[in-house]
Amino acid sequence: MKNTEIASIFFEMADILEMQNVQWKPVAYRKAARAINELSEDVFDIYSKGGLKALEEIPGVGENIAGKIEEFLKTGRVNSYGKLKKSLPSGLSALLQVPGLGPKKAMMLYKELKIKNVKDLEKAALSHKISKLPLFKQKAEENILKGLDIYKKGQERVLLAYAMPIAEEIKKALEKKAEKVVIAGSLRRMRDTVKDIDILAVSSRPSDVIKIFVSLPSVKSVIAKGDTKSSVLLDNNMQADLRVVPLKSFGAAMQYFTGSKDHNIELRKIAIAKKLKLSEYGIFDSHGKQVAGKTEEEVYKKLGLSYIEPELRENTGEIQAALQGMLPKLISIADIKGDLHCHSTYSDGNNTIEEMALAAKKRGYSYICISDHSKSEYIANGLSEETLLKKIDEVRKVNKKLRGIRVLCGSEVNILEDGSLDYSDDILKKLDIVVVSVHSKFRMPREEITARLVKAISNPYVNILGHPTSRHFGKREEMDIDMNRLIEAAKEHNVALEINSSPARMDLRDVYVKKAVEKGAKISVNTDAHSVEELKFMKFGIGTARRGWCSRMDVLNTYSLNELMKFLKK
Ligand code: DGT
Ligand code: CA
Ligand code: ZN
Repeated sequence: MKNTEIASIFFEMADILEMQNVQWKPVAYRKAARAINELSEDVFDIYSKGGLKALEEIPGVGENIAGKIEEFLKTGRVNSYGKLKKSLPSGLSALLQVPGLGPKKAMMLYKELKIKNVKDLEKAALSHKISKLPLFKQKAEENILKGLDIYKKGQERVLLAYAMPIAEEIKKALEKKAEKVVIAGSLRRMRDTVKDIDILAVSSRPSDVIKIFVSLPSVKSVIAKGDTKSSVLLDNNMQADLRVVPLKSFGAAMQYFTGSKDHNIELRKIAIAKKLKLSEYGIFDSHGKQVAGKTEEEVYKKLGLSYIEPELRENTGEIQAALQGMLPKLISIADIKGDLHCHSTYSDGNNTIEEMALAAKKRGYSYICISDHSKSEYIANGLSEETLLKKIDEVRKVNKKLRGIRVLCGSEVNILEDGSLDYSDDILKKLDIVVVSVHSKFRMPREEITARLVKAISNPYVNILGHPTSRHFGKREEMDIDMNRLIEAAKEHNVALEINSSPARMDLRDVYVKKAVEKGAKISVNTDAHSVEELKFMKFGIGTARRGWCSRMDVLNTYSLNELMKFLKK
């Protein structure tokens, strides 16, 4: 689908035009870009069916922009975009991806200090040249350095949901020659971000497997190519590593390359204490004879441990628990009975309530909660009280029409600056589920932000705290929250803390989930889907739930509809 590509061209055009102080046009390009991003239909299909006229029916797309879309679909390029880009030094538009640096400020830095790229920007900020400019104070310089930090972190690691399909494609290609292929490393442990892709294969003819690996269409260059291992750089600049091992070492190799490093170091200590040697080739006794290694289960068993699921292997207590046979039975995606935070066309989603419900049914769910934005969320088309009442009515109609799936009417209600909510209690009590989230004023002192969240979830109609820390990879750090206090309050008020599975959020993150579960607070794993396709992100949220030691009963949306309704009554 070309939609994202086209939208990002228009977003960038808007930024460049704004840097050049052009009026109106940036707003128009952004509006069109947003609309294209939100389409559930492929722009190419729209164009093939209805030509330019159909393109012009997309909200925010006029004759001029429709022409540019047509040009892109026909030639793969937009001429005026190329020209705009050439009018700026290369690298300058990358500056705009640094959080907190808008087009106007970027242009000023370019004019005054000749800052042309991210490197120049960092140098200037560190040598305090920026705070000497008339419109930039010391605070602005500090903010740029913070923004740079977030930007760099975003460049070093890749989102789990982005890397996983790429790894799966490589796996599929290698399976043509190898006997077994597994994705290892942090991907197998379902970390929210990963540095690279680690793949392990079993074959008695390693060179055949390596040959396929280095000639994959997505390989940009080969970093290393040996008899049993190889590393490549992919088109998207990610690195992928492959190791090929014989079957008798498969379990030990899988254990080794799944990590984490800290977990492995602890296991090796246990092996040594038992006068054994653990390596990626197997477990060996003092005579050098292999005593385990074909399967992972065997490796753990030989060391006197119960099997440890990959998501737990972070050396945060799992080894102790495995020694005592005290590991939890982890939740799995099959336990999930519904999704409690989704959007529809009522606010900023791409699909209607009915379409979302049917997609949920198709996934085997018993219920789905449609929680559109509340009224102060203007940019996401938040619902007025009047529209919300209409929506309640529509949900009732959809429920009458559909069998085998129950639609719950909810809202994702903004938590305002003082911790009050965006709708009155009279409105809230008409809803099946109230999710509350912070969408503005993220930077407040720890005490204040904690008090704000605690106040919000103390409201008797609130059921779920959405993306509790509001972090956003590459854009925003998590809010500074006293997590212990928040978890206590959530438990006290019977409010579930969300694991938001949206790839750039993954919020709550694993360590906080573990803490919440230890203290007996409830978790809800939701996707925040803005289209039927995005319901698929559930598996990544489940990864985080497992990393947080959740078993089925810790997670609200494993409940049957009846159990859920009981919980919601409080
Ligand atoms: P990442 O790539 O930063 O997201 O995280 P990992 O865990 O995938 O780390 P990576 O790719 O450097 O290494 C993959 C696995 O290989 C790691 O999880 C455990 C193993 N490994 C790598 N280096 C060492 C090491 O020095 N000692 C031990 N015991 N294991 C290692
Ligand atoms: Ca890795
Ligand atoms: Zn949402």
